[in-house]
This record gives sequence, C-alpha cells and structure tokens, in this order.
Amino acid sequence: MNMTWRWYGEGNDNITLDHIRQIPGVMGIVWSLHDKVAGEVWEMERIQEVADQITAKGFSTAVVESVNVHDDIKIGLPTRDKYIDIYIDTIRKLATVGVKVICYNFMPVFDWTRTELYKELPDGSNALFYEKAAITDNPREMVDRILKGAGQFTMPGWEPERLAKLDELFAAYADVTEDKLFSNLQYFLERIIPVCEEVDIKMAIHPDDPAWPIFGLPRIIRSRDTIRRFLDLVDSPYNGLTFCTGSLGTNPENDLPAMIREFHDRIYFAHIRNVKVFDNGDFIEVSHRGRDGSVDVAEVVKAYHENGYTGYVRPDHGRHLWGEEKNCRPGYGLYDRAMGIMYLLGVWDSLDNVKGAK
Ligand code: DNO
Repeated sequence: MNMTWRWYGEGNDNITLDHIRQIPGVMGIVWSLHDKVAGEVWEMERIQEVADQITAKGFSTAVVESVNVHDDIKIGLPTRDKYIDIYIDTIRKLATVGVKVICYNFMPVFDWTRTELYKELPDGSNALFYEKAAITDNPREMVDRILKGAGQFTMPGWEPERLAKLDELFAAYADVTEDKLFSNLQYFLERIIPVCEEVDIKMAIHPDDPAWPIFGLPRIIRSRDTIRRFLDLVDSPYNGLTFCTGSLGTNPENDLPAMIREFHDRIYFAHIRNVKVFDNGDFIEVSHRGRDGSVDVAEVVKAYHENGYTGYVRPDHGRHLWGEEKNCRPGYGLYDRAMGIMYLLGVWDSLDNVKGAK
C-alpha cells in the first residue's frame, strides 16, 4: 500500500507540503493543475513547476487526479477527436515527470454530488451530506447552493464556467443513454490506451458518486457488473480503476471487500473513506473508522492486504473538524484525513504483524 495525499497546490488552500510531511507514512502527492477546465492544454512548464515543488519535498509525483474529460467526448460529438488529441498530449507530458496513474471520471455533467456541504454530525463536527429528496427536477437550484456554500474554494469537477451553461449541457446529453455512454467511453479508451501502454501510465476511472443515475443522467460505473463491463471495453492492464469505497459504498448492495478481491489486479488507486447510509438512502460522510459508518473499512483494508496490494491509496474526504471548515475546501480538511491515514496504516500494520512481516 503506497500512501498518498491529495494536495491542491501552493496557495490554493491552507494545507502545505510541509504540513503533509508531518503525517506519518505519506509517500506521494496526488496532484493536478486545478485551474484547468476539461479540454484545455496543459503546458509543460506548468506541469514541471508543480512536479518540482513536490519532488523538492521528497514526495513522489506518480498520481494525477484528475485530467478531466471534456463533455464532447462523453456526449460523442464530432469535436471529440480534437479533445482526445489534447488529452493524449497531456498524458505524454505527464509521463515525462514520473506520473504512473491518472484518475479521471466519465460522469455526465456532475462529478461527485452532495446536497449539503456542512451537515452537522452528533459529535459537533460537520461533513458532506446527500439527501435523496433534495435531488429535484431543478438542478440549477442545487448547483447554485453548492457553489455558494463552497465560497472562495473551487471544488473538483464543479467548474462554475461550465456549470453556468447547465441547460445547454442537459440538452446536449438528452440522447445519451447508458449504452451510448459506454460506447463513447470505449471510443475514448481505444484511442488513449495504446498511448498509455507506450508511456507506461495506467488510467484509473473513478466510480460514479453517488452510485446511481441523478437528474435523469446515466451514471455507468456503479456496481460489480458495470465495472466488469467497463474493464471488458478495452481489456488492457492500462485500463483500470480508482476504487472509491465512499462512492460505491453509497449503495449497500455493493459488497466492497468482494469487489476488491475480484478486481484487485486492475485497481491502481484506492480511495478509502466511510459513509453512513440511512434507511431512506440519504448518506453522510463519517470518520474512516469502520464502526462509525456503513463501510467496513477494516475489512476493505484486509481485502487489499490479502492480495498484496502495492498500488496507491489515499484517505478520501474527511469531516471538517475543530472549525476548519472556514478555511478548507469542502471534504478536504487536514485533520480528519490525517486521522484517516493513521487508521488505515494501523489496520495494515496490524495485518503485517499477524503475517509475521516486519
Ligand atoms: C471527489 C473526488 C472526485 C474525483 C473525480 C475523478 O472529491 O474523489 O472529484 O477526483 O471524480 O475524476
């Protein structure tokens, strides 16, 4: 298990590489050019600049999250080839600074979706919350509320410029069924995977979050069967997964440890976090500790350990603690993610000892 931390870049929030150095066990930084909107060219100088900042502090640059996929590719418009060419250019550039895994998603319009950013938990902390009843037929209202709630912080996948054109986006996706989305994904993969094979970068798709269609838009990476279908689209070891327990864990029918046991050799990046799912299907993010939520995090770590997982891992979202929500990006504070790392490493180390390793 290769522990990493998602960092938003210098001056982008209050968390610096020097803070991250003090969290035990973190070997790599998960990074991106966060100001880039999907389809934009990534300049080599900018890539090099961030990679140098990361390596100067002794971290690896191996994981980028995300290089976002332009909607024209997801919709299957004729302009998609132009955007795929730009994507390939970015893959090639990233390979030159030691990138080994690119995390991306194929969710129409919205990346991860919540209806409230700071829902209070019984212990007085607060966290991201999803209320099923709040997903109405008025996505504009929800988008405005979430963007306003995030205040000065941008949220990954929630680019205000793109979401300003919500009606146009919904109209463009009108004919995109689940099958069509799968075939557009296949088209994209058939073009990029040969390049990944050449430059040795693994593509790791992020599952849909939550793990069901929202606002009538198809969402296709959400269960054991849809993941199997995805992997078969292009059966190459370079076509793989970001296995996010928080996203897939929103649906209690997903048996996460069983899925890890089945797919471990195509999982290159593990997002580990916990959610508490209520009887009505609403859910809230909770601490990483298994018994605090619906995801048996210890069992998840055990499934990776059993299979000798050597891929990248990061604690995913955390709660906002001790008032830090005033200064941090929703879901990406310092304290709960750092505690999450200690929980994950604690479980892992205890399993190592059971096996008699160091
Ligand atoms: C949420 C993240 C996602 C993820 C993208 C990958 O916080 O896990 O935004 O980065 O879906 O493209």
